[in-house]
Amino acid sequence: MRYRVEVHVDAHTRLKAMAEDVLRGLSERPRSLPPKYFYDAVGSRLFDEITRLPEYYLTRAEDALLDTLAPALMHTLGPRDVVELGSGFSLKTRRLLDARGGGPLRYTPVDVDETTVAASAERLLAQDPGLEVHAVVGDFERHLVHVPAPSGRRLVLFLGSTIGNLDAPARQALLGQVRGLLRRGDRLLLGVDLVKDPSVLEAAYNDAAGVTAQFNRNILHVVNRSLGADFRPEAFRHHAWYNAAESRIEMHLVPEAPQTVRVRSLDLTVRLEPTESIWTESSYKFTRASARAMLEATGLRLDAWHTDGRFALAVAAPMSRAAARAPRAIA
Ligand code: AVJ
Repeated sequence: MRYRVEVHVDAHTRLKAMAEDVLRGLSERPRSLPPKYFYDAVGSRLFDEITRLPEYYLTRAEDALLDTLAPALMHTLGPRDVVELGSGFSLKTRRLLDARGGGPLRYTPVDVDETTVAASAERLLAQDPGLEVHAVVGDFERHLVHVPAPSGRRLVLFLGSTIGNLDAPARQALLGQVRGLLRRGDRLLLGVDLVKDPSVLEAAYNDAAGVTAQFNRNILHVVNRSLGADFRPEAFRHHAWYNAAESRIEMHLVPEAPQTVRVRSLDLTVRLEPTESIWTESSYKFTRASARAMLEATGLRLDAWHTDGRFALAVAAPMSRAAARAPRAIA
């Protein structure tokens, strides 16, 4: 059997977690909804469309960097075990796996959507006789403990600027777990978007065709359907801006007029005012220095940095125990 799957989330547990998240987010000030709820079938399709927009440079920039880097990375590292967090359709993975030039390799995609994981695995396996897939269906912030013991030299992939959705404490928690998956000689390949001219960043999240606005409003359709809410998505304005002090794009939904929303499953009624937006996403931007500091805080060392000036792929290695204990002596 070249395909194994472990499922650590079920529909009921996911719905319960969503109910808690939405209750907390809508009760707090500022009001917020977690960005992981953008991605139902419609949201995933809209995001896919975003990746092809002229203003959204991130995906193209990362793909080009991966194409350039893949052969050298795969040959010098020679991984036998690839773990990918938030693997989705594993589109970028193909590029990396192909670059190894055959040979046995176990791929462990970690993603919440079993259907997507299974379809992607089937496609990869059909084209790659040396491949074995051990999928972990779950939330990468909670279920990394279920990643199997390494089958050899390991490469962990966390691509696409997905880390940008996490605030500093959540990033530290996640990278700490990733550190735990690595042994000497193993590597993490991390895709981060870079701090740059705010007009370029803001254009990427305010495309002319309005796809990002639709993607943003889709989270309200998801909450309506899943929790029996009656948001009127079309009555919200998409607002995305670069918060330079925090190095992040913030996406918000602003009610055009006062709106009373009922969330049946939560037995919750909220009154929304145009002065109070719902904060739906943060997308953090990094510099080489801030990425390095983030890695070092969790016992990872920045081993290589590949960039086109807009986006970067960081290669990180686990620090030795002694180096992780000692504060950095020389900057
Ligand atoms: C998938 C989280 C990397 O933050 O750029 C795209 C999501 N939001 N346009 C990002 C997104 C609005 C995207 N990530």
